[in-house]
Amino acid sequence: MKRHGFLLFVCIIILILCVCLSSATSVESILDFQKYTNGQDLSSTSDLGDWTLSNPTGGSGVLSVQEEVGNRYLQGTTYFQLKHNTVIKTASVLEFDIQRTGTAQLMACVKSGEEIFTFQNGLPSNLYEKDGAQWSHGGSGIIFEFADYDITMRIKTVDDAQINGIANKGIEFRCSYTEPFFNNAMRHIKIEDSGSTVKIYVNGGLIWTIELSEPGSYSTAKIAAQETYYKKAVVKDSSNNQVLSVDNAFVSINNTVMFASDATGFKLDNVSLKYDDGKNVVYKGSQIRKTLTPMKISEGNYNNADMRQGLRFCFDMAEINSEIISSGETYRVIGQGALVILNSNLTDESQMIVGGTLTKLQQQTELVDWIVGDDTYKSAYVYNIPKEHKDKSISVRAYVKCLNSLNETVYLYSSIQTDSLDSVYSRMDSVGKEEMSVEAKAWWIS
Ligand SMILES: [Ca+2]
Repeated sequence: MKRHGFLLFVCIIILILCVCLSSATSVESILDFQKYTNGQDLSSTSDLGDWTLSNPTGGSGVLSVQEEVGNRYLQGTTYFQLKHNTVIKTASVLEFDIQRTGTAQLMACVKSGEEIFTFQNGLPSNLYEKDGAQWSHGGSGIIFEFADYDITMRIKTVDDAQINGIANKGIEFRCSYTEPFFNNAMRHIKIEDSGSTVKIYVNGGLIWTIELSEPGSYSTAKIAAQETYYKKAVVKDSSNNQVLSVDNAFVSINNTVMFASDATGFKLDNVSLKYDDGKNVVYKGSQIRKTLTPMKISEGNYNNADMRQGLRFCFDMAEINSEIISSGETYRVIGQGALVILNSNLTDESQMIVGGTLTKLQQQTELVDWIVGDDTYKSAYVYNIPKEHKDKSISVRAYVKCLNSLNETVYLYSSIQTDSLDSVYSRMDSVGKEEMSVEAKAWWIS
């Protein structure tokens, strides 16, 4: 029945196709420092790929490349901030080797938003935030601090009593070692971010799993940037025991990655950040009908007095049986589908997933081909929309169902797209509108 209804669909292409059509890949931002010269000062170079190195205090100090037996790494003795320029909105894996050679703070920050603060000497900073005389690391996000005998995790929280509305340190939790662990040698850190779950490994051993939920905005006017933040964080140790629960967490749903130190000595090398380029499932535009169709009452029985429009969302998707890479992992695609919901029912975007808890979520496991030249796109569809609902926003995300190397099922999703008949119609040019039937045009005018 649905397929029959959709075959009546004559569509108008209203969005120009992107030129960036390509197969699914992932991005890897690497800093291994090998291409720089021994002793080179990196504090003034702009040649760091997708990373930006800055000194947010304006103080003196050195950020230079050092070489030991052919390996080059970044060595610092000053305040610094190393920020990944691209905001990551998909799963990611961050890896690096780090050693603390001084006595002050050295840290990495993940799932930070794009808040910017004025720090010392009027300089802008993403990772140093000042509340009067007190200052701390991070606007939003999770901070991992590498000290001599321990690693400390700080989940940033909201605190209206502070000048910027952010708690100075947030909630701290610590894992201790019996030796000056991070001062004794370079240590390998891996931080996996699935979107709502963050795992940190030190030298291959899992330290913490941080489960994030309850995304939303904070209504306080003090928060510098009104982004979407996970408000609840539950932390589990390596034995999966819950060790912490935070209810006013300030952790971005997106992921800006940063490193920083407070005038301490450190070494940093082999920084690798892998994430989806988002091309496994890419939204390509929405379409509406050229002509209306009558409301179907039963098989072969239509109400011609109730003429309806339709809306579909088109995606470029990895093909079934193809191998794709996502965040550095290889997957085999075994299915394609889409999730559809009235936007007013989308109360928790993190649950717009297969098996999610949204009660009005509709799953479409058969997508309709949309062929343009040699390219085949896939469409999720909402048809038989009555005129009184032409302004209703509908949210859709497409997915590919995959198997990983362990034969486990994994879903990779597009971003959530929201559109309405009215918004598609308003974006159409005059040529597109001329191609519509008189009655279809009259739908909007009358
Ligand atoms: Ca190196």
